[in-house]
Parts: sequence; C-alpha cells; structure tokens
Amino acid sequence: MERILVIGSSGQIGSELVLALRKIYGGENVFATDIKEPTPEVSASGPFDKLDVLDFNNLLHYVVRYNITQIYNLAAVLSGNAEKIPLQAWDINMKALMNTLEVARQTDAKKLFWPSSIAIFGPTTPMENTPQLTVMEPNTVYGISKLAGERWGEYYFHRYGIDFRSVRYPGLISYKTEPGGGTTDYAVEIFYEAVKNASYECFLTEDTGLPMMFMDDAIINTIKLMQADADKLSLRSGYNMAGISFDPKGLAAEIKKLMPEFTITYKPDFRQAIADSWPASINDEIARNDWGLEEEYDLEKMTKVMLEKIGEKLGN
Ligand code: AKB
Repeated sequence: MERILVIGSSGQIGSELVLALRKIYGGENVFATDIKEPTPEVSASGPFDKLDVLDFNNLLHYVVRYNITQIYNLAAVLSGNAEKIPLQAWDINMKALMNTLEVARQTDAKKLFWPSSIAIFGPTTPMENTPQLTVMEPNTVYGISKLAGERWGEYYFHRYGIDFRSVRYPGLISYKTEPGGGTTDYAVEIFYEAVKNASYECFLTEDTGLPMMFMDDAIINTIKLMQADADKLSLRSGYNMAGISFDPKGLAAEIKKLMPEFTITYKPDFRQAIADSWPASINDEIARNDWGLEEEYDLEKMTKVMLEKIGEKLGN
C-alpha cells in the first residue's frame, strides 16, 4: 500500500494533484501538507498538516511517523518572484529539494516527484521544437535552481538509488487555484479579467510564444510518470513536456470567439525578459515513447472550459 506525502498541497498544482491521488490511493493514504491553509476540497478529503519543507527534522519525523513511501515535493518560488529575491529564492528552492532528497535517502520514501520547468532553458537554447538534450544556460534564478535540481535528482538516483522522477512543466493553466509569481501566469489571469471586466492588460508582448498545458493534462501525466515501470524510464532528469504553444495574441483571439466584447492591451514588464529566454515550443518525443505522455486539451477546448469554470466560480 502506497502512502503518499504531497508537499505544497495548497498551491496551483498541489491542490488538484492531492484530489487526483486520493481518488486512486484513498483519502487516508495521501498526506497533504503546506505552510498555507488547504483548499476546502483538500481539507475535506483526507489528512492535511502544516509542514515546512525547509525544516529538515520535522519533515523527517513526519515521513517516518506516517510510513510514507512516495513524496511529491511541489514547493518552489516561481520565476517572477524569484527575480525579486534572488538569494532567498535560491535558498528556498534548493533547500526544499535537498531536504526531500535526504529524507528519501534516510527513510522508506524512496520514490520522489519534483517538478522541473521549461525555465531550465535559456537564451542560447534553440527556441522552436526544443529537444530534450540541448544547450541549457538559464539566466534566471528559478531556471538555475531547476537545472541544478535536475542534476541533483539524477545524482541521488545513480548514487543512492532514489527513484527520482521529474517533468519540465510548461506554463500550467487552471481554474481551481491561481498560480503565484510565475511568468506564464498571464495565461490564467487573462481568463479572470475576461470574466470580470471583458478586458486584460498583458505583461508580455502579443507575440511572446510559450508552451502551456491545461492542469488536467498536467496532473494525469504526472501520475502516469510516477506509475510507469522504472525500467521504461530512460531519463532521470526532467522529461520535456510540450503541451500547447501559443502567444497572448492567439489566446486573446480564442477568447474573443466566445466573448466578442473582450479586448486586450499590452504593457510588458520585467517578466518579458524571462519569457524571451524560454522556448516557444518543445519536443517531448522521449516522454511520449518512454511512458506514454499524451494530452486531451488543445487551445480551443481549454479556453472554453476556463471561461465556463471561472464564470461559475465568480458567479457570472
Ligand atoms: C513560471 O512561469 O515561473 C512557471 C514555470 C514555467 O515554471 N509557471
């Protein structure tokens, strides 16, 4: 019987991942933890505890006490926020990972998921159809921490046998819990502003193409990777995951099809430079072949669901 710890369960990914894992493994076997309050659905469907991943001893005791066998560590300072507090963001992102890797080494929780990101690529990376193995010179603190994290994960796999698994998430688009502090966040904000005000001022230029993925696809594929047979995995760094690529202008056009009154303006800020350093589209052949990565949502389907669900949420 698997007993699963989710660190960062109140965040954009965690709040949905916990619910999906509880459907598979049973509410009582998925331990949701965060330093922030849980969503009502997370708190109603199984255990939740306040736990700070930066406190190594507490984390170790928690894992031993509840006989945890798998950990999903989602705690991180995202790209935009990390640029405001570079040294602190580096400390938090790396300590959160290293504490989890060490706890995995010292306990029975040998299987570990940790999210990497398209941020591991940088301005010298080929920007279209970016391959799995290519030039990687990230120039953001977040990207540097993700690249270092992938290297550490692979190191712990080879050196200590930790079953480390990771994907390079593109921007994630969801309606349940909002993201915070990322560069791809515009693609979520735009839907809230469309529903509230029928207009949006975008912090990226109209032609800034980036890879994105609807949260349902991200969750299904994350669990798929964790359930894959170990001998199928040819990589122990982060798998490229392409999702759907579009720019703000394309997304606005899709929203306009359903909301003709919607308007968009552009006022790029410091996040433009971050977005410019990331690929516009990704090649994820290896994930498709190794463990069956596949998506259900394209831009049209995602836009429809986002507008509907955010409309319901905001009572429109
Ligand atoms: C961010 O924008 O920082 C994240 C990411 C792409 O990892 N959403």
